[in-house]
Amino acid sequence: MSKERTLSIIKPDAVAKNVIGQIYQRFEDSGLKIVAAKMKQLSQAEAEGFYAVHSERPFFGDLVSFMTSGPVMIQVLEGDDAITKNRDIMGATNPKEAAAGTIRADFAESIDANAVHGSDAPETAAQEIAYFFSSIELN
Ligand code: RTP
Ligand code: MG
Repeated sequence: MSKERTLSIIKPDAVAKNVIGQIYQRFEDSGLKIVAAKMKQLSQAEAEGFYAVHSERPFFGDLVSFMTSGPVMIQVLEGDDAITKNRDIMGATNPKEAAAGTIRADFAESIDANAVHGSDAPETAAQEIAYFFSSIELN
């Protein structure tokens, strides 16, 4: 096992539902440590840049609208195999397919409003952390 960092976002639906604390508890219970965090209202340009990899997909406009519909909570999680561990506790993208006990199964409504984001690989984790956090905000 190797110690890693990953970027997590609690999306506008979950912030609006007032479950930031319950989701943080899931991170902590799984052994992930929150090493940086900020609440932010994303601009359209910030959301488009973050999800630029999906810019040609049919759902891109809806995804950007949703991600800018209210504040998000952005955090860097650290721990052994943090990227995979976070994806495991998040559950499948579509909450209807997410395993019981995962964050998306318990807090998400739909494939669009699916409660959380997590980086999917070491390269994207490094890019996404740098997108939202400067070096002096990380230690
Ligand atoms: P995320 O990036 O937000 O952690 O989600 P993910 O890796 O599980 O899924 P990804 O394929 O990266 O898609 C990003 C977000 O776009 C929305 N989506 N909608 N309607 C659709 O077919 C569809 N597919 C993806 C989801 O909200 C997903 O979280
Ligand atoms: Mg993704």
